[in-house]
Amino acid sequence: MKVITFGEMLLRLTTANDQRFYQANKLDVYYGGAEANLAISLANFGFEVDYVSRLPDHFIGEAAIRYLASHQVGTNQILRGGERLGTYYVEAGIGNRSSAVTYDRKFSSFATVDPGVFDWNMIFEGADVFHTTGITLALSSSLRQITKQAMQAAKEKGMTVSFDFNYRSKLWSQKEASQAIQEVLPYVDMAFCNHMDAIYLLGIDEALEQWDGRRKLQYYYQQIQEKFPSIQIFASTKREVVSTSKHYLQGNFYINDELYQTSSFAIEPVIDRIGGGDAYAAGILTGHLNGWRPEKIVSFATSAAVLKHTIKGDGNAFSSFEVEQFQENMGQEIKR
Ligand code: KDG
Repeated sequence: MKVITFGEMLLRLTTANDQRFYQANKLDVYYGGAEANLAISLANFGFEVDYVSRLPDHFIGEAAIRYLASHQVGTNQILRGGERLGTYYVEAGIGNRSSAVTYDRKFSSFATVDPGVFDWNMIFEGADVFHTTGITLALSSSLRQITKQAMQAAKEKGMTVSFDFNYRSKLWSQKEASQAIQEVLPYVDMAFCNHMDAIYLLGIDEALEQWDGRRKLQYYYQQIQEKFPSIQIFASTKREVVSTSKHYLQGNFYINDELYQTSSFAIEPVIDRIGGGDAYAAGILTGHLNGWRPEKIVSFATSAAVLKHTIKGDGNAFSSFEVEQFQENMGQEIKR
């Protein structure tokens, strides 16, 4: 199985030891980008993955490529050019103080890419899955055009098209996101989205107040499927934040009109939550591509996401064997 992911890589600079930004005289360096994070997880789980993007042709772009290559992600389809690698800053939080994120990614190599520069026929040769997210759509009108063409081409080739809504309010308005996302959803087979996406981005009427969370989510997924029948699979996590260092995480997986839910798992301490959603999406894709039972898929994906919270940086760093071992120890109960 070969997977292609498409998006922007970011340099992440984070304060160390829970410092406020103004206190810091050094910053920790990581690489991020939702589609790169997912590529890394999948490569760690043993899949062949090509990451498609554009990176600057200087030593920072080179460092990003080496980071991907160190996780066995294929980098041959990455274009070089443009001025800069998009950057984001994270002021670490602790206890009752939440973390803060700010982007510095305008005019990045990827955001300034022109339409027509990616040869999708060539990129998709021998590929089975195409994955991207709403972040890619948010970056420029040219990327919206490119992404739509890529999804269309993937669908025409019979590949599985996977899309994570990943709405980032710092990048675009709900109105812009709603329009762009609805334009690409007819090509999507697997969607990573939650009830907020259904209401605020797809305009689905709110579920009845008296229904429990499970019934509400089933209703939202059914409504989305009515509007976009190509979507066969939905997945999401539910996060309850007790403090910056204690979260509860629950995995949801919807297929063939059935919702599979893990029990809520307490994560404490949370070392780094960034990239947890990408680790989850990679777990769902892994289970689906391996043809596992839905119960195993959702439990594996939730375990992968929980493990991600135990390490610093945006990418996950566990093999599927390690995730499976952890999954057995967790002894998840799956509700169907
Ligand atoms: O899902 C994690 C990503 O949000 C992070 O790696 C940075 O891609 C990123 C973004 O645009 O926020």
